[in-house]
Amino acid sequence: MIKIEQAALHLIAMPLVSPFETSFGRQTVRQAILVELRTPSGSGWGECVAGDAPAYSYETTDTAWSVLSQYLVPAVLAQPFDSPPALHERWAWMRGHNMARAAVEQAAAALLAADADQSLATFLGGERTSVPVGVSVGIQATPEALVDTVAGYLAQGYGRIKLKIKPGKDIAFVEAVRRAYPAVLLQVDANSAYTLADSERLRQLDDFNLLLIEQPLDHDDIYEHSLLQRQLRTPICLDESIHTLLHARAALALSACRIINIKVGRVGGLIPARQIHDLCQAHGVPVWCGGMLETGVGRAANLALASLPNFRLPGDISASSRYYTADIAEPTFSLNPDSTISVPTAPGLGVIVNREALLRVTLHSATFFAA
Ligand code: SMG
Ligand code: MG
Repeated sequence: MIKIEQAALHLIAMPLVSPFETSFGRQTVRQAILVELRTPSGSGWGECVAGDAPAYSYETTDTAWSVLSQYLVPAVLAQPFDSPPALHERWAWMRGHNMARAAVEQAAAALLAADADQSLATFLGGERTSVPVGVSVGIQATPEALVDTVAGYLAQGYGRIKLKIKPGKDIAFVEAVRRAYPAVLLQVDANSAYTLADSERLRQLDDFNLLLIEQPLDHDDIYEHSLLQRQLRTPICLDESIHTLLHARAALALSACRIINIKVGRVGGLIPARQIHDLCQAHGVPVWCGGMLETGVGRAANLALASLPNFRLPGDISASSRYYTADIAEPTFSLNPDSTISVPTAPGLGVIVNREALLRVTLHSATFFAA
């Protein structure tokens, strides 16, 4: 049993090393909320990946702050718990707000793993000691600029490249990268920028030997992706539209995708993430770990999750230096020569939050006490 005596929320703003542009906008600073659960033997940390604006998801740092402070933090402070599912039961009545839930669950799982003297990866049943990873490359002004940016990442050792695309910034851009690097593992992510009326254009992507095309259609859609998948040779991978095990089941039943991107925040925690992983594994459908520009806290949890066996494609889990010059957790993550990142092995989350570094990026924090 773990009893939480205090909880703290920290709203942070981290400047990105370079702007990140997707079909829905350009980002230069990453806001996030860190959830800290305090016990006499130490703190457990979780990261809420909601952004400052409701672009990728309806959740924002404001909605998450509200739901965390009014419902989730009081639920975790109310009584001791012995497992993440016991916590999920306490907020099962709640609709949505998966990113807020996931942050508390992650912090609790880190504490439970530490209490059992296990790494978070082992606690979850993970097997791998290192995880294959790639880099997600934002939209660039010209195909030439994109090829240059990709060249830089390949030189750093990344073995898989994901290109962000949108209408007008797609075929010529992907073609240029494919021509420059005929053998590189390549995939694209449209973040819902197309409709079924663009099928002809999307079919042109079949020429570039892509691993997958991620979320081409509406963020809420499963059915139309099933219509599109029939017209494409390239596997569709769903991201935005899979929030629950039921969504994953529907997507598989409809053959709306052949691959699923799993993000801990989007699906409401590590345990729901593992359930989707297990479902896909039973159906022979590979999954991979998505990224939300996490700090070291979220990155450590992603690596633990991605050590599960059906994470069979490289994750969007790049080295810390790809995102931030000064991360708030230590040690930071670096790329191994084989385009993998090592899974933390220390008990619990496996990283330690540097309080001074945290304070430098904190906009606001609040502390909550058990009754
Ligand atoms: O963490 O390396 C990363 C970013 C990966 O492209 C990435 N994420 O749709 O998959 C996605 C996007 C969402 C980013 S919104 C912050
Ligand atoms: Mg995506």
